[in-house]
Amino acid sequence: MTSSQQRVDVSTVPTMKIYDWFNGPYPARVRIALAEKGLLSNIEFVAVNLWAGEHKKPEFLAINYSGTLPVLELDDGTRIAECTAITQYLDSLDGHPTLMGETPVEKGIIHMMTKRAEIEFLDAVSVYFHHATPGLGPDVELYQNAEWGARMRDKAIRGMRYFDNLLKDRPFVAGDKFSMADIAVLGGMIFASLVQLPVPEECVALRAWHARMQERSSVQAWRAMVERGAA
Ligand code: GTS
Repeated sequence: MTSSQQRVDVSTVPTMKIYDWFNGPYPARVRIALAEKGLLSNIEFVAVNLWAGEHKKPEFLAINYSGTLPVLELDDGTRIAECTAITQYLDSLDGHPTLMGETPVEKGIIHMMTKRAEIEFLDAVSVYFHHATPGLGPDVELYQNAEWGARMRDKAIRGMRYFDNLLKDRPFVAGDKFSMADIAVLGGMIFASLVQLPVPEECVALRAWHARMQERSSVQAWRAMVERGAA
């Protein structure tokens, strides 16, 4: 564990459910956040098979209107969707947030960089996957727009260059501490790797940051879960 990690006292936290898919890039964001907080043992993972389109079926749409994974469900039935919102909940459980920032400035910067990681990189890779590749297959991808997908691929590559430039003079995406913004960029890297969208060779700082991220125990825990397959 690195010194910046803060473990929640698990005895004070109820068991929670996460609806997700074991190797999904967005689910990875929450799994990494859970590992950072030491909360993996409190989670029951419920597999929603994206490839079978289970996330678009009425049963799941009743759980999450957006038809996306992951979703956190608490003991009392409260549900929280959206990676950022789930991370905020998990990070706030013990009153010692480590992923979202502590000072007003940290919070603002981390929020901004997380949003940017989504808009400029991760979401763009996702649109590329769903529109300009076979995506989840013809039974699930009912509307595709290849031109839009190709534009989003180019946007994602611009996003990689943006983060590369940023990481030339800071160790982490939002400054000098690991945060939710790093996890969001990791989500982009995970998705890019799944869809074989390579990081440009010249993005040396982004590649070096990515290599450093692989040394974190949380990222290693996520990778081990992926290797074990669907929970
Ligand atoms: N804004 C959402 C979030 O942050 O949670 C996006 C979630 C999202 O797109 N999740 C993907 C999904 O449900 C899961 S994965 O692709 O990373 O595995 N995609 C299915 C779809 O049809 O969009």
